[in-house]
Amino acid sequence: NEHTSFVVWFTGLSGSGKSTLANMVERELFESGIHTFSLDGDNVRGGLNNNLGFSREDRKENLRRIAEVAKLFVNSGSVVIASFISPLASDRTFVKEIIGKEDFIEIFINTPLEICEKRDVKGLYKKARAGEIKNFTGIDAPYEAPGSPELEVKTNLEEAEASVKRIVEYLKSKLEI
Ligand code: GGZ
Repeated sequence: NEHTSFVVWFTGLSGSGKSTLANMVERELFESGIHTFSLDGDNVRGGLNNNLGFSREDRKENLRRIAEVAKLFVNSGSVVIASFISPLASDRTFVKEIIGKEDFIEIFINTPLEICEKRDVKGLYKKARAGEIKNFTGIDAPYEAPGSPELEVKTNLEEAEASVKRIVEYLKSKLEI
C-alpha cells in the first residue's frame, strides 16, 4: 500500500453532521502532520460553482467539478476531505470514476431525516416543507443511501469524538501511519 493521499468523501443529508465531522477529522489529521484540503458547499458553491443550483443536472455538474478539483489536490499530495450531500448513487459512482477508485473513500453520515429536520440548523427544512425551497433533498428530492460505504456513522447513536476516532484510525491505516 503506497498510499499517501486520497479523497475522503462524506455523503449524507443536509444537517446530518458532515461538515462538523469533516472539520474534526481535518483537525486530527493536521495535528498528525498530514496535509489536508477541505471542500464543502461553503467554499465551492459560493465561488467555482456559483452558477449551479439544485436540479439533478446542476448537482451532477457540481459534483463533477468538485471531483476534478479533488483529483488535482490528490495528485499534489493532499488528503482531500469533501463534504457534499451527493444524493444519487450514480453521481457518486461518477465521482469515484473521475477520482479513481483507489483514491476514493466513501463515508456515509447516516443521520435519519427526522433528526436532521428536528435540528434544522439553518431553517431550510421548514422552508422546504412550506414549499419555499424546491428540490430539497429528503423532502421533494431523493437521497439514495450508499450500499457499501467504507465507513458509516450513525450520529444519533455514537458521540462525534468516537466517530472521529474511528474515521481517523481507518484513514491512518490506509496511509500506513
Ligand atoms: C439540498 C440545499 C438545497 C436543496 C440549498 N437541497 O445544510 P446546508 O444547506 O449548509 O448544506 C446544503 C447544501 C447542499 O449542497 P451540496 O453541494 O452538498 O449538494 S449536492 O451534493 O446535492 O450538489 C444546504 C443547501 O446547500 N441547500 N438548497 N434544494 N440542499
